[in-house]
Amino acid sequence: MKTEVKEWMLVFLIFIFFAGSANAQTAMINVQARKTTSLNGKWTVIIDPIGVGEGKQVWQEKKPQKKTDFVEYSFEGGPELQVPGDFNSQLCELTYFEGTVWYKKQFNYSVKADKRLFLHFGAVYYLADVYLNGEKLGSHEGGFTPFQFEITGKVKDGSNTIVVKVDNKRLGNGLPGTGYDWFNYGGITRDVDLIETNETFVEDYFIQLKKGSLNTVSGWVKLNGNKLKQDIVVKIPEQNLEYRTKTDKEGWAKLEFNSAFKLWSPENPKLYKVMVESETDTLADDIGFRSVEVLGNKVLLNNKEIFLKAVNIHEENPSKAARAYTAEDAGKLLNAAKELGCNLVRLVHYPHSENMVKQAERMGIMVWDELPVYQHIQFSDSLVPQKLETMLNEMIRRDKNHCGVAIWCLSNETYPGTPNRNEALIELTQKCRALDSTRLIVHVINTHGYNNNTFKVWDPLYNYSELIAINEYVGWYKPWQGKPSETKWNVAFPDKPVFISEFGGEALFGSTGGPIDEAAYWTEAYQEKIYKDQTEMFGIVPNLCGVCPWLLFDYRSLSRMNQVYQNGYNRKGLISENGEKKKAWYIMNEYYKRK
Ligand code: GCB
Repeated sequence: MKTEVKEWMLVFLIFIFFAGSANAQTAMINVQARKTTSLNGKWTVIIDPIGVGEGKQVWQEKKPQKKTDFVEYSFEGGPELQVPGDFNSQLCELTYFEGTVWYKKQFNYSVKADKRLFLHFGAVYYLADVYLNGEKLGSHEGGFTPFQFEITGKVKDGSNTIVVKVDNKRLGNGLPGTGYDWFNYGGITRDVDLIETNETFVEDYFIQLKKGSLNTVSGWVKLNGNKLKQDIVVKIPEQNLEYRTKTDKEGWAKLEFNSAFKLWSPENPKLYKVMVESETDTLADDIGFRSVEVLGNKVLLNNKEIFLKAVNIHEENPSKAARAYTAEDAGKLLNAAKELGCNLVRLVHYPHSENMVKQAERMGIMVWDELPVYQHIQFSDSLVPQKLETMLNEMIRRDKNHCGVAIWCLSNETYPGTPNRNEALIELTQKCRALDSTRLIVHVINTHGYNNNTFKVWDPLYNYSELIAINEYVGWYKPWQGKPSETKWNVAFPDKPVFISEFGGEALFGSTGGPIDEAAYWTEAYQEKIYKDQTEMFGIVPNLCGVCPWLLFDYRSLSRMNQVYQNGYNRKGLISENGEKKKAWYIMNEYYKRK
């Protein structure tokens, strides 16, 4: 082969590679306020456990053309899955499935000359390759945040077909990695929408109080399109406020205005109707205003000290044993948190759906949003830094206007000895602060020592965390080494607030056998004792600003293999998956009433 021909082919192959691996766009915000057509409902699927669909190019949807043709795949006649929804809980044969499922949906559209069209996914777990009418739009990695593709010019008048390859295989260099203590639900787990916009539209905005202020909003608006220089008006009718500004040639406008807001708080979760108007687009939102900060060793909400009465929650509907998604799912989890007496929910260990965040905010519950940076992340893998940054961007982009979100948690239980861990997480902290300096930024750590009834808290990553967030399971994984009320605390960061982000132990609801002081019987009485001891210890923890039991409901986790007591469930819930309150629930409820 001639050299020029070879070179040309190489260029072509590189082009094909990149064309086939285009990344999804970060999604526009506030989807609910836009002109959407839902693609939720039944999608037809092909289950591909051995990964042959790629070779067969199932997205082509080939049909036999002549009598001697046959095509060794078809969506027709295949099972259907509900979207949104995890696939594991929908078909028996997918219960423990980790691999590829191909999803297909047909939709009709009438092309309009002056409109743009986007295909928006609330979340797909974990890898998604998306095709429209046989052409690859691109890929997305990360199972808990939204993404989109612009399909203007690609969508046809009339019938169109979307095929999505969904793969929930755990990846060593994924976020999370291969090991975690919750269920690996795969699928198109959140809404899918077509979003129609004008040629130039309001893509994003940030409208929150300036750090440290109770009446100054400082933010920005960003337009997307070909008429980027426009007049912008932000209206808050209840405050008689109309703030006018202009976007620059890149489509950005800064905002800064004052108003005497009724501040959002757990007692009064006030939200204002806010309109963001450009010459070509208008979006309505419900936005609240509050300030949250750490001053010395205290957490302040609206300049007043607040004790964080929290609970850990996984995104699972306990009674359905399925990924939580709907408003009803969110209501079930959040009502239970409210009944326990909480003013904060720690949504572990990944960004939960926006339904959950918005509903918590409306109910006066602060939200702790967390990235899926859990335990054994391969920080020195060359692909991990980009994944960290993408997930951070996507989480903050979606949730930054929700004043209920008080905390960005960037990692949970990573280990200082892991190569590149400190560098990667310090950089992530800086990026987070650059995107949003108005919330607390936290890392959760469990590397403390506990010897001679003394906690030694030392991890250098705490220098980059506004709370000393500690997961400790004294009474469960480690026995008490003295009286809880005589515990000593040797904290290398004596000027920061301390938050006990996890504690607890397992109990099977109704288990009463064996002696009360033996863990082996998984009794409610043993778990109750842990809670009595822990709440006694909380009284002497220096700078304690809040606590967060692990956790609200028993939840599915295949790493929990005691066939009698666990049976695939982590039983540290204060409430069983069937809604039965365990004895420890009452101890925690009493503690929160006293605080
Ligand atoms: C932890 C993890 C949490 C686990 C919990 C447990 O430290 O952060 O995800 O599930 O312990 O039950 O052991």
